[in-house]
Amino acid sequence: MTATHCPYCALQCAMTVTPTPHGARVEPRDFPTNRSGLCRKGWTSAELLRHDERITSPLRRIGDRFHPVSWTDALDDIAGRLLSIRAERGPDAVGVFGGGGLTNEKAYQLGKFARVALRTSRIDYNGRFCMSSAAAAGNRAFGIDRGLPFPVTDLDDADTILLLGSNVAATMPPLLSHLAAARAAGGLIVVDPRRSETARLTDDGGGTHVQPAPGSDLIVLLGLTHVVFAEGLADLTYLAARTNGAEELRRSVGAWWPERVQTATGVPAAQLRAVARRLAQAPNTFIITGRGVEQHIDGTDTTTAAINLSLALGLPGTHRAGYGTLTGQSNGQGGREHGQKCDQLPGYRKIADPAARAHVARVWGVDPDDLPGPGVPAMQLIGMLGTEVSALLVHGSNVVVSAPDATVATAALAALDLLVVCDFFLSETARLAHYVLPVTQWAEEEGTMTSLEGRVIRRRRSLPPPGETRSELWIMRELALRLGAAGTWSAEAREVFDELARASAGGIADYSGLSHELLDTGIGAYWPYPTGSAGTPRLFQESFAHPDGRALIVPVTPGRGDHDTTGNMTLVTGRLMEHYQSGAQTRRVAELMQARPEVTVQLHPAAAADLGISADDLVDITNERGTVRARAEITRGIRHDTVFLPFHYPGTGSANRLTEAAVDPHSAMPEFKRTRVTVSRSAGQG
Ligand SMILES: Nc1nc2c(c(=O)[nH]1)N[C@H]1C(S)=C(S)[C@@H](COP(=O)(O)OP(=O)(O)OC[C@H]3O[C@@H](n4cnc5c(=O)[nH]c(N)nc54)[C@H](O)[C@@H]3O)O[C@H]1N2
Ligand SMILES: Nc1nc2c(c(=O)[nH]1)N[C@H]1C(S)=C(S)[C@@H](COP(=O)(O)OP(=O)(O)OC[C@H]3O[C@@H](n4cnc5c(=O)[nH]c(N)nc54)[C@H](O)[C@@H]3O)O[C@H]1N2
Ligand code: SF4
Ligand SMILES: [Mo]
Repeated sequence: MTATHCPYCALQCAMTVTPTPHGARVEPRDFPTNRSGLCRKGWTSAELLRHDERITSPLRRIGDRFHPVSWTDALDDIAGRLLSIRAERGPDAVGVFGGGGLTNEKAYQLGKFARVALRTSRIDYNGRFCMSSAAAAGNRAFGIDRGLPFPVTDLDDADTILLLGSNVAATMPPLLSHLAAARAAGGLIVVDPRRSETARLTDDGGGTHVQPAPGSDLIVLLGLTHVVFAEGLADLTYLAARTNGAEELRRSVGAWWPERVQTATGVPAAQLRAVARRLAQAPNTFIITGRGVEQHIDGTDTTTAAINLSLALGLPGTHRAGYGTLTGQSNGQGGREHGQKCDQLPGYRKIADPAARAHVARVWGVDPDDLPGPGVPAMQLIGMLGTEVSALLVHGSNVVVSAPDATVATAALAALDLLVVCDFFLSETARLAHYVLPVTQWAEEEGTMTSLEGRVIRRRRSLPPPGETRSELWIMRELALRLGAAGTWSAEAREVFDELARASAGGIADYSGLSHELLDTGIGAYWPYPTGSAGTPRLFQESFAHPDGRALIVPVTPGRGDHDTTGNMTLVTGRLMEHYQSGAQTRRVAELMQARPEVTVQLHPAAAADLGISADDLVDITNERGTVRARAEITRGIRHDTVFLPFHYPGTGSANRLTEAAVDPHSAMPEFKRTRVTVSRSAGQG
């Protein structure tokens, strides 16, 4: 029996894994975050370890068919083709796409592999689709980006929690135990255009459901901040002592009186006033954002508006109060600290910073002048596939299903001279690859993850990998050697972690005092954890991370208010409890598939009646980018002008056939949440 953590989301629920004759069995383990809870995905996670669709040898595609090949042949051929592409077209003709599900060791090694072995600047990852707007806003305001700057258990004492665009009841069910006190105090305030599972927790005195038009949260937040200043509820002492920009903020919200906000968002003025008063008057208030407010073309500014409200109320860095964002992927936090981002080096350093380059180059044993400069963010990288970029290595993402405007992204992937995908299954993206390399799963590898609360924890190996499966650390080492890379390349997670710790020393995300040995002795440790420290469960207690120690308030204004008005409905996308992300994993778990076998579209009864749609009818959701066919689920839990699709399904069920590739100017986060569509009953059904 091995103590480890769930493979899926950033809550990183603790579990034990026990090998069985045909695989393994998991059991929940008591831990501060999950308190012995697991969601259905966690309970069934071991099913994929010995799944019969698992890839267990390297595969080479010829035409439509995959053929098993030896590791030596696969790696020799891949390295040879990478070298010839580099010789012909330069190092930037090779791209790398990483993932927030990789361990810290793999994410770190992938960034190093791109810069040192491939010598390309063109690396980015799926965290761009996930945490980039929250990261940009956090860096701008606080000078640091750690999703929750406090332990999850701090929420236990909260009497008021404003949860914006997050459906934790479906996306992190065990986290609900930390919302219980706020609910009991009638202070759970959920902002969501849908009556989501989480919004329903506000019923029966639990709190308030605020239901704005999709994409109008920035205005709601300006309205709340307006009330806070107008009614003398702002914490002026805190603002003066700990922030810059308070006066500009006060002026910038001056014109957003509640009645005007009501017209723009649909949120009643009286409700806005009541929410603002509650936030200001409760002793323990937290403001938390999720993807519903972040995954928009103005996601950075909307998140900034939430942070500004929290600063006006004097919450961040004070006892038992604060602002945070809920990181999504298993290692969504660590994955954004150690060099997978196009402008980053390990320790959350900037690749354009000469001192950062010198430090990391020394650890890597290379000349700083040989390191490439900043690359381009994910959507720009995808836009270059088949033209400026001829080869791509994918580690931990199923872009065909999860990227916006997926039809265009799929065509770009198909236009590559060389696509190499590391995965456990033939995901929709792997099916396009020239080579698919089988890699170890969570319970077969050692490493570390950094959870949503900034706690670095150990992932441990419980059973051997099947067949010819190899770890990505080994694959990177083998390729680096064949590419003639400088430096040393370990395939041992422990050694890679020690190198990561040295590379991160002195950086924002400093892991230098951590090691596998140290992490093995306790229940993890919060970064920053410089050598000789005891870690940092709570940030901002004395100061923020800007040089003057103050938080920076950047006033924001609504941008693209008059959005595209084509079509008859607004489409909102998101998640179901039973499936994870592109579904590459959970669509292979029988119990989860049985529960959610096919894509359904949520539609209000009034809209359904107008359109002549009945429950379980097939519905076409269309715009200029494509069409999705889904089964109608008629529910009062959604606005009459809005429909909801989960993005977990491929093919004609893929919501991302409809989303647009437009991105936020600060974070390069795509607009995933809001798209105009035309909804109609599919032709040809009985
Ligand atoms: N079951 C499950 N759990 C997961 C995942 C999964 O795929 N499945 N993925 C993990 C990952 S990577 C992530 S990032 C997290 C995401 O976790 P969440 O952020 O909770 O997930 P979403 O469903 O994407 O969005 C949350 C809510 O935002 C609402 N929303 C949409 N548009 C708007 C808007 O304009 N304004 C507001 N206020 N709300 C809006 C949606 O209706 C939805 O209920 O979940 C993690 N956990
Ligand atoms: N419309 C819409 N689209 C969205 C979103 C949305 O809300 N709406 N949310 C976005 C968000 S927040 C996210 S995080 C992305 C996620 O979307 P993806 O990046 O596609 O994430 P996954 O489906 O988790 O894909 C991970 C793939 O890597 C494999 N894998 C898992 N672990 C490892 C590993 O350690 N190594 C390797 N090599 N492979 C591994 C899995 O089998 C799977 O095929 O989707 C985004 N897309
Ligand atoms: S909430 Fe997240 S970490 Fe916990 S069991 Fe479910 S998927 Fe796993
Ligand atoms: Mo995510």
